[in-house]
This record gives sequence, structure tokens and C-alpha cells, in this order.
Amino acid sequence: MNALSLIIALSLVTVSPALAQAAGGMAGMSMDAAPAAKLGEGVGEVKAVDTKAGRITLHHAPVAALGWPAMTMTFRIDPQLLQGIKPGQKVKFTVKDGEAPEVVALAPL
Ligand SMILES: [Cu+2]
Repeated sequence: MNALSLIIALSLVTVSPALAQAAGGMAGMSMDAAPAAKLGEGVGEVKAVDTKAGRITLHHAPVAALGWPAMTMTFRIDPQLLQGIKPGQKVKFTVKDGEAPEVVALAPL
């Protein structure tokens, strides 16, 4: 290998990661333009259900994916998910974060 081909080989090695980073940055920008709703999974105890209003109050354990500590809070929920759900039950749930967080999946433990 002569000196010129060594330089070409080295520059290929160093350019490739830079191209990969540029592609990653562009993907990140498109995410910012249309942010996806953040989902988190948790477990908790049902404190209250309001089928008419489509609300559930849960005392939930920390939700790591959303950075939430343990707390009691009321969520929006599709009333269909509340069938058979009663206060005192332990449940696992998936919540969609936002201005009014919504439980989008719910199952007894
Ligand atoms: Cu909470």
C-alpha cells in the first residue's frame, strides 16, 4: 500500500461516521416537526371509575418511560375499556401522555 492509498483508506473510515450522523440528525428533525405521542406502561390500583364521563382514577407506581413519580391521578379513557373494572382492582395500563393523559390499554393484574 503506498502513501496515497493509505490516505484514501483513512478518509473513507473517517467520513462514514459523519454521514451516518448527518442522516440521524435529519431523522431527528422530522421527529420534532411531527412529535409522536409518548406512551408509557405502568401498574396501579383503581381508585374510581366514571363510565359516563370516560374517566379512571388510578394510584399508579412510577412510569419510567414518562418520568412520572408514583401518584394518584385521573385519566381520560374509552368507556369500553372500563367494562368489568372496579375500584380496588390492581391493573396494568398504557397511558398516552399529553395535556390530558389518556389510558389507551387497561387489564386487571
Ligand atoms: Cu400520574
